[in-house]
Amino acid sequence: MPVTRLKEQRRRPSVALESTIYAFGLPYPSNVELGWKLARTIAATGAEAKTFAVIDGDLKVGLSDDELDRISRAQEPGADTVLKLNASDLGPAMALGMTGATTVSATMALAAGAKVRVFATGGIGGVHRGANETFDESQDLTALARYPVAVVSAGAKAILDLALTLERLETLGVPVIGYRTRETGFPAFYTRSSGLPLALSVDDVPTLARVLRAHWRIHPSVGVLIANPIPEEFALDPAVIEAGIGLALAEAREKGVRGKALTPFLLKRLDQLTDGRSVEANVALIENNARLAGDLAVALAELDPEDKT
Ligand code: PSU
Ligand code: MN
Repeated sequence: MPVTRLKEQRRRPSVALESTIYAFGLPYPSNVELGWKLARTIAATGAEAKTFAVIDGDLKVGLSDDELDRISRAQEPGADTVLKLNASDLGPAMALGMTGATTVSATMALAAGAKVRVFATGGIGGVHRGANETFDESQDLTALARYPVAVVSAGAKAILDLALTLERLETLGVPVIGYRTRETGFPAFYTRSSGLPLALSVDDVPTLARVLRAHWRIHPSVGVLIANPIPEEFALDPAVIEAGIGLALAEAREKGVRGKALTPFLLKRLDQLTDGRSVEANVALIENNARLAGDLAVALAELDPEDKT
């Protein structure tokens, strides 16, 4: 069958993956197991997963099993230092021979450089609760305004102030497109609905691909946030998760946890406070995002077969 052979010869579309979810977002060994699973999930869509990281100063586009394991053991006792790299940290980390996991912002910068248009994660960083005093807003937000990559997420992490995060995305000119969010509005990571309305909801992947293509014709250097709610069967009870977030935030304040350490601290405390249910939900929503991202990368490649990205 010559048609099949021709298709096989064509380069598979890529989906970028970040490495901070492995280093600082999920406990060992659920993180490394998720890494293996995402590679299979994305391959099943016809796309190829590419996980970004910096290892001993070298930029990695795709990790070996050993490299994934090393990044995933970042928080294990006695592990070598693994940094949490924002986009702005990449140059210094590479020049100085450091090892680091890439956040959403760093992964977007690298994906844009590698001409990878679609990126799957859990939830982006955004405006932290209390940011009017701390000024703590994730570099993920400015990266979305700066790099032409579609980030498939379950919205922004629920530990954040989601209303302020949406306001900031609007200011930055980043479109937020819901995937089947007509009933839920903007998702809230562990739960399907934040109660915040979302003007745009798309119901199928080919339409999503056309929306991206049109966006990039007008704004060739601006990213897009795709908000894909966690599947119903994995969603947590909103009251339980909100109570956990309240406790974890109070503890962080008491202990003076700030800056880059805050998000990993909150995620780890939520894991403990929910008996692992927050991690189960986190894994499920990332997998759900990876599947959509794979389908989207394939649909984009079908729209523009000449585009070698
Ligand atoms: N999504 C998850 N878990 C995570 C993250 C995202 O499900 O740990 C990471 C991403 O790498 C994101 C980072 O860029 O958290 C945000 O960190 P901060 O709030 O410090 O910008
Ligand atoms: Mn921050």
